Amino acid sequence: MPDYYYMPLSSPCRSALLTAKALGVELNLKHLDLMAGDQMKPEFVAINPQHCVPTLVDGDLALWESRAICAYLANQYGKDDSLYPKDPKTRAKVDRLMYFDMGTLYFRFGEYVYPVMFRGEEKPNPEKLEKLHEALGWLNGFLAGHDWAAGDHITIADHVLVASVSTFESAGIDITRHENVAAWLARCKSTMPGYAEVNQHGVDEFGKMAKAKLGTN
Ligand SMILES: N[C@@H](CCC(=O)N[C@@H](CS)C(=O)NCC(=O)O)C(=O)O
Repeated sequence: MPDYYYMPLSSPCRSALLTAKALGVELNLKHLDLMAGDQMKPEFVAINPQHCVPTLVDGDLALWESRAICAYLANQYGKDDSLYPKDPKTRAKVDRLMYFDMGTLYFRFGEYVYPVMFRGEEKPNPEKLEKLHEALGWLNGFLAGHDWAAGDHITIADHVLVASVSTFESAGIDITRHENVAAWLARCKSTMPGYAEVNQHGVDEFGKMAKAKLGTN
């Protein structure tokens, strides 16, 4: 069984948990408390010198970067290719959405909340919030006309994106400004395998911390 080093609060950690649930892959969960500095312990740095979670260890493979972990799990353990389609054009769309999540959508969320949550700034910057809404507006457009991010069924792009967007919602970001995103988020909550079990608790915990700092209580 692969080892999975993670912290439930962390959005990237929850995306790969959703992929594992969808695949029915059991993971040996190893909780790291980042606030306590567990990731800096020599035994973890020996596995991942970049000392970040999530980190998956499957036999002789140590892998980090959550989107790469989602893709690996789907490639290695998927009974078919529905979660990460092999057709190059469909896969390109899934990849685009995952890169969008990392480089734009989640990135802009971090730009908005991390200064107040982790760097001692007193007030969040409203311009950064509008940049996040701009990215959510793009996602809203990507979701038009189909139920799931890359088309008519769930792919790992949905796992990655919902881990992010549910985290934004928990922090008090008004997702209802983006109708298709709100409808898709509701769909994920009600029908995505494992959503309540592996995503909700961490989202709620993050939300409590974020709202207190952002003043969005
Ligand atoms: N791009 C990475 C981000 C990983 C990341 O930044 N993880 C944070 C928690 S959300 C972490 O481990 N921080 C502790 C550290 O870097 O020492 C991914 O998606 O896996």
